[in-house]
Amino acid sequence: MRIVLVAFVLIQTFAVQAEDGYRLWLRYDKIGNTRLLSQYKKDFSNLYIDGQSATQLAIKTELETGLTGLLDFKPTQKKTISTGTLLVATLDSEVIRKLNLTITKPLTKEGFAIKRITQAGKSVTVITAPAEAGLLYGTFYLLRLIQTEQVGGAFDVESSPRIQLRILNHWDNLDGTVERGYAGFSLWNWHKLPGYIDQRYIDYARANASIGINGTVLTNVNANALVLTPAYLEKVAAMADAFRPYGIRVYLTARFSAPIEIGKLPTADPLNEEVIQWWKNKVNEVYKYVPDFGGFVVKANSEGQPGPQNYNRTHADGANVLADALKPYDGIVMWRAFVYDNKVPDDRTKQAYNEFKPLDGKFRSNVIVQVKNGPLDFQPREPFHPLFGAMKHTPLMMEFQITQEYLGQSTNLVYLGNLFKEVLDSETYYPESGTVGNTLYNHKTNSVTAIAGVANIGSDRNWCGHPFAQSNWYAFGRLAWDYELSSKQIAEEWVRMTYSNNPLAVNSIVKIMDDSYETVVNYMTPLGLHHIMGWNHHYGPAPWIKDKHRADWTSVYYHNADTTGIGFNRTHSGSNAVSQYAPELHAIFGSREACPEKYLLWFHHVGWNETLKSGNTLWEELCFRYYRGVTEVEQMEKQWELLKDVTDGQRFKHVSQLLKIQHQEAVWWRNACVLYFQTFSKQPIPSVLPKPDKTLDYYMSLEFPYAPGIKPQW
Ligand code: GCW
Repeated sequence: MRIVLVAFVLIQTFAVQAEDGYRLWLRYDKIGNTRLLSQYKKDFSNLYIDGQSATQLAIKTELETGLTGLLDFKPTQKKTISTGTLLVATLDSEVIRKLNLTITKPLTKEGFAIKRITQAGKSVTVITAPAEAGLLYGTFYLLRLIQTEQVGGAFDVESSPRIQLRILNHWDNLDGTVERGYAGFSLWNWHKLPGYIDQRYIDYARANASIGINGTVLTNVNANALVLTPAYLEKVAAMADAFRPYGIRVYLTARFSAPIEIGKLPTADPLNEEVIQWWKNKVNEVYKYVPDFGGFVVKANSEGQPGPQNYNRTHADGANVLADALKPYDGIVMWRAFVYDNKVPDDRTKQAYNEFKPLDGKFRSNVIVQVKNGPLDFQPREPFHPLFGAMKHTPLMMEFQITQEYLGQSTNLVYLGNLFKEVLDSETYYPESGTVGNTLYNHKTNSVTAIAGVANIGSDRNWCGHPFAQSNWYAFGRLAWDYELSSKQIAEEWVRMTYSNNPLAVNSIVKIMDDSYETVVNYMTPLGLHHIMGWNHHYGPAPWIKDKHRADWTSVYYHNADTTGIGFNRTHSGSNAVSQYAPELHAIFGSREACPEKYLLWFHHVGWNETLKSGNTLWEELCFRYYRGVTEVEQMEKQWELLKDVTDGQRFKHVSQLLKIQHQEAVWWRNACVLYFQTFSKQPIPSVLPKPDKTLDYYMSLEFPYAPGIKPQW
């Protein structure tokens, strides 16, 4: 008896401890609300999935697992409409056509509807859609409603994605490393492919489908041409086969010099006949392996990558040669606008606009220009990129960074829903464009619309390194589907699914997440500061970086601190980057008074003693912000500690430990920056604030040669 009891306790303990984050937000544990539980059991007592395709089988498996877990019972599977039937079928199916369904808005290709109807006195739930992909999205949506314990009216949904292509960009290398990856190695086991399909590939696809992501770029934009050789295409095909049932198309990065490297041609000049033919042949070959291949992403003439400019051709010439090859297959080119050159004597943040604006209208219709959210490089906070709204005849897509290269990597809890939302909601002040989000959606030429996020996924058991980094993957997908959702609502969904529906857990965790973005900005780069992090690895503070082989990679280039003040003058008396925005916005950003303080030092060089809105001088405000950032992390830690009893032990402890690290890192950021900037302001830290306990020399001496995710030097 005793032995049995001990064994039971052990199993129980193991069950609790096994909450390692692998299941992401698709945990499907039995719901706690018993009243709803018995209601749901009645509502979903029979599963009727019309059809046998691979996607429909995936739907069937998901519903079986989901409902069995959430409701702790097995629904019957009879092809009959009775009270309690959950019917999943496309709009054109016979079974749906016989029903009395009202769908008010037209559903797009991937849209879906969930309806509760009474048919001949029987209460039925229907998931329907024009195509199978919509059925899949509707299925995950329904499971989410159950998992988050929603009642009656919530089961009446009509939803279509606003943006057609919702894509993850993996910066994964063929050797298994991940550039700027903080969750271990690559998820793709190239060596064992195509023979071995890791269950992780399927679970990855499920997770993506659950939030509406429909594309994945498997390889790093710092590309390796080998992925376009038969040995790798075979592996790519195997992955595409694994992802296809989940509505996910595969894309690859194309190295511009591939015609030379693997084609053995003497040139990669995009106007050379042989090169043009080479790309056509290569694309034909790719489609033999992957018939629904999505297309290429290209990083050209940026950070050492080859490109059309090596042959005095333009980005449009380069993009179009690939686009022409892809056109017969409906493939697309995502051509990145992340270009800058230290030999160009202009503010780095202006260079993409300068380069691309004159090419407006010169790209083929299956090219979409991929623009980072801000004009620099995924900083904790940047104003939106001035190309959004400015390119009237060229579709642009958004590139966000989900991996936290500049936002605390995998030790800091930072919910990026707020960052994404801030960008998407920014007004472009171009009357025909509206917000940045609208520019992604409203493209007049009726061409492709897309959004990409640089993935934060790796081989770590919990996929993303930090348990909360999963929420950034989640938020990216949800906003890609509908950028008008609120980041708080998304956080709440995620918390309910990932942690608990317990109101204390939901409210406190959502609060922690909602505050976390402003907090990290405060202790890293308040008031519009940017690019003051560690050399190359970008880990931790290093505002002192100077005298490197490229000025535009140093910190002093960006903060410009001197004895008079600090900040990058981008007004007309400085680099005039403000002029790249619409006239009204140009006026706002360009004015010291009107410029929002969150962007102040991005656009202005401000005197240490100038007064800010708070009444503090710039120096005082800078100090207060840095210190506030640390206090806010302390608050997060305290709030988290109160959640011990409403979260599982394993993840509770994991997050607790990481919050302690985040605290230390916030103090490190604060102290290093305040002490360093003090050497210019020559003023004391306001007396109400405690003094740093270490010296500037100490902070400057720290080195991290093996920091994760490091970029190989070229
Ligand atoms: O953010 C920077 C990174 C590089 C990256 C580059 C890019 C893939 O530091 O590692 O390279 O941007 O977006 O191309």
